[in-house]
Amino acid sequence: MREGTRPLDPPVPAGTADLTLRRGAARVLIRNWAGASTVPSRTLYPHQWSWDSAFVAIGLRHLSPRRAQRELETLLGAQWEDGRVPHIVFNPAVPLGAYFPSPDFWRSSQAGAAAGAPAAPETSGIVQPPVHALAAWLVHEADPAESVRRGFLARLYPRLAAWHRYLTTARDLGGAGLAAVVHPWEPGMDNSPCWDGPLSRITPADPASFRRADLDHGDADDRPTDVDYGRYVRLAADYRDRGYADSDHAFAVEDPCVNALLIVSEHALARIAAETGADPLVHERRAGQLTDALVGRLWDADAGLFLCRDLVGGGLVRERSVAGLVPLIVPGLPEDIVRTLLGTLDGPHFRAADTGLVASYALSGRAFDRTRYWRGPAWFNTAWLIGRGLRLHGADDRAERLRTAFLAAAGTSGFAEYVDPVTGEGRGTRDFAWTAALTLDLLATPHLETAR
Ligand code: 2M8
Repeated sequence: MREGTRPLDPPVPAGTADLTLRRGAARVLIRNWAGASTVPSRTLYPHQWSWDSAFVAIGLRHLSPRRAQRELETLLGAQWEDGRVPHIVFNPAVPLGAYFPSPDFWRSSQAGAAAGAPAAPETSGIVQPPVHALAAWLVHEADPAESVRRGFLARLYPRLAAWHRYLTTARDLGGAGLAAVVHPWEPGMDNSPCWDGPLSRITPADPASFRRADLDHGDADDRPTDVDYGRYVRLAADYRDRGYADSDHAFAVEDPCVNALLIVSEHALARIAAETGADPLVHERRAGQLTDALVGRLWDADAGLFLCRDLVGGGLVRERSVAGLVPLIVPGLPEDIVRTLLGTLDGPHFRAADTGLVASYALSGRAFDRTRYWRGPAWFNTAWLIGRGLRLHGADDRAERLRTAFLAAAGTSGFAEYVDPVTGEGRGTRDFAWTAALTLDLLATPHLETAR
């Protein structure tokens, strides 16, 4: 081509759209970095959240393995002596009114003293799903030499092992080996219809006793109702007033997503143990026991997915939630269960082939709501988890379909917190950290990664 005759619109090189998306996702993570960890959102969630940080680390490892390590180290640095990893680690530089419940509500350093809460930083006293060992392993794999040089896994292993021990002992409230959650915020799916029954027994806290900060930034139609918020506050205040002791819980549920993540993380812990010279077998054995308990306690063949078990009211909660599909990520599930789960994903209740991402609650369900938070909207973290499960079980076409839908929705929505599963429209806050982080992960590890 002669000089001066270059076409005005040269063909777009393959991958340009991916590059733009990657750049946008990286920008979100850079902007949300708060010095030692990442905030889920600069406006709605201005502190460090537990399972958010695990997902963030999984994405950050593609930008900076060092920063991804730091993310997890900061979180686990706030671990309590009883092993619990708090669901929020508060940034003391953020004004108290920016988020509720704030540190002066949880009062961890005082109310949590008997349970071994640190003197600083202030934290919440409840937990979130244990994605951390999986994240730690994936972060290690991103740059094993740097990880070994910094002793990353060797330093994290005892903390991760204590975290899992807390869940499998203090939180084995049903006595069958599964970990129970004691607040609707613990499974991360705050206002899922699965909690309607168990929560209905809880008397809401006086609305005059607290002020919601979430409505300053979020649309009231998207967020939980005031009555539910009053119940969340009551449960958290009662737990605090009992010194965060794990007895006499008025809300106790075995959740399939939490336990599936515990199993996957227990497998990851086995790898971490082997890598650091500890015994991997105890973790493999526990993963096997948890898998048996998950299937024995929470599988429901008629519903076509796993259900929650209400330990206070008794019995399974007959609601179809995405939490019941996430166990697809568990290795070694019986074949018939995998087949049924795949059928449910694409069947009339979730219609994943039409929705792109997976709705958080069945479209056919009595409480389905396209816009309200965890009562219908489709989330990026659950899509990422289910995508791994699909690859694990060899359903590569469906995994690829989900990945394509994920990346398209992340880009068009501006890295939204979640999307309307009917229209695909972005909802909630934007520049949401785990949406950006998992976008980076799917861009970096596309077609051939085996989900282990
Ligand atoms: C949401 O939960 C917080 C309480 O923990 C809230 O609504 O204020 C949930 O989506 C949860 O899964 C998530 O970890 C958190 C921060 O992104 O926000």
